[in-house]
Amino acid sequence: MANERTLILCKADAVARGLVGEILARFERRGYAIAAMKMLVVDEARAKQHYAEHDGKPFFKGLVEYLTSAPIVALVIEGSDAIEGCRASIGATNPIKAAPGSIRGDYGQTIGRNLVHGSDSPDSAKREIGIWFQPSEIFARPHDLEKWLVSN
Ligand code: DAT
Ligand code: MG
Repeated sequence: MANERTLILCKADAVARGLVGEILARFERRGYAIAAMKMLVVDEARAKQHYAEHDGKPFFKGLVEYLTSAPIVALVIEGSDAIEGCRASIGATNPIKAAPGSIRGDYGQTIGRNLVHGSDSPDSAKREIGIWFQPSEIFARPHDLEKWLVSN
């Protein structure tokens, strides 16, 4: 088990449909921590940089249009094996094939509106976090949780 950070995007449909809270709650309930979070409208250059590995594929243009079409919420999620764990919570790329209980399996219908992005490897996570966040925007997990639960 390794403590990892992963880049999560609640894409335009997730924000427009009011599902950000549902999505975030799943990661938090699983025990992962929010290390960074922001809402923003994405420009074309950043969308293309994020999805660079898919440049040239037939769906690339639509994918960039989707990511830039309306505000999104970008997050860094942190925890034990968070990269693989968040991918499992997100579910298969095509929501029709995603298991019920996963985010895409519970809330999605089509691959072009699949709600969430999650980094797929440590290298991707490092690259993608660098696209969306400055180091100063990322916070450590609370090591002193008790003080937030009890007051005297
Ligand atoms: P994932 O988002 O599960 O990591 P991916 O990296 O293979 O999937 O693809 C990135 C996004 O591109 C995916 O979330 C939806 C879109 N996409 C992938 N394959 C597609 C296809 N065959 N047709 C349309 N959109 C596709
Ligand atoms: Mg991917």
